[in-house]
Amino acid sequence: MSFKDLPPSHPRYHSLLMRHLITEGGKKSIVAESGLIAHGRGEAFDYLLGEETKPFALKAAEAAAALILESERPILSVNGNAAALCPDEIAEIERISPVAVEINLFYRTPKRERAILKHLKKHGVKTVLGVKKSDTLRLSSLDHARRIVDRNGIAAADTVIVPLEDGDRAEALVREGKKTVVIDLNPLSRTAVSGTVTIVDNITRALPLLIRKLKETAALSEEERRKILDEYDNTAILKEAEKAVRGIL
Ligand code: PTJ
Repeated sequence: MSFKDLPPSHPRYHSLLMRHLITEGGKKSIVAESGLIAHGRGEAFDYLLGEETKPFALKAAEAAAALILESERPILSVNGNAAALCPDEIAEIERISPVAVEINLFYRTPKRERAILKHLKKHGVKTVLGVKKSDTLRLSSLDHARRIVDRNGIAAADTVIVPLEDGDRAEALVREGKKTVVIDLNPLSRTAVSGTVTIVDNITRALPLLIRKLKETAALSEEERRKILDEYDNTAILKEAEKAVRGIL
């Protein structure tokens, strides 16, 4: 049976839709082979979270929106899995907020760069950084392809949104003095722990939630946004998330 034959009423419809987007993304070189494995790990954590947005993710999304709106140069770092699962949401974030979009890949090949660029453009992303060779430079604290970033994007950013990021790179961004908004289903990952604000939720729920919070938070005063950030405690949020996956909450 192909995914197209599956009725939306199927109890596992959303989970199977994500698998479909990831495997189709793999066929088009958008998703790396390891992206399929990463997705499987995410699925396991999502299962433990009841496949729903928990209160700690809501609080983190609100703080993330406040941080993004307080930032001078916020960048959304897009990898293969994020592009395959949420291209419309990435386009909407670019449209409604000051966030710029950069392709930043762990398994970087020209073929994948082109495939992701085409996919994002097709879904309405206007400007895509990270693909023009003359604009790329290297983060000093990382080795090989992973350190390539856009001089007008991540290199110059004060805040980077990193969904499904590898731990080394997430920590390198923090060492470079950047604030990070992490989206990761595993609250124990080095990426999650290194985040300024960590949204422990599936990217397919976290980005629509972030869009909603960006709209709500944009209506607040600068003072009110500052208050949200001052009161936010990422360590406490991660503890709550860990309790949830361990079944204690
Ligand atoms: O496209 P590329 O080349 O940049 O490669 C992307 C992957 C994801 C392959 C690369 O960044 C990677 O290897 O990541 P890791 O180290 O496997 O980490 C992925 C993290 O994302 C894990 O902690 C997963 O639990 C989490 N994760 C997986 N799927 C989702 C997720 N978090 C949120 N939403 C998901 N759908």
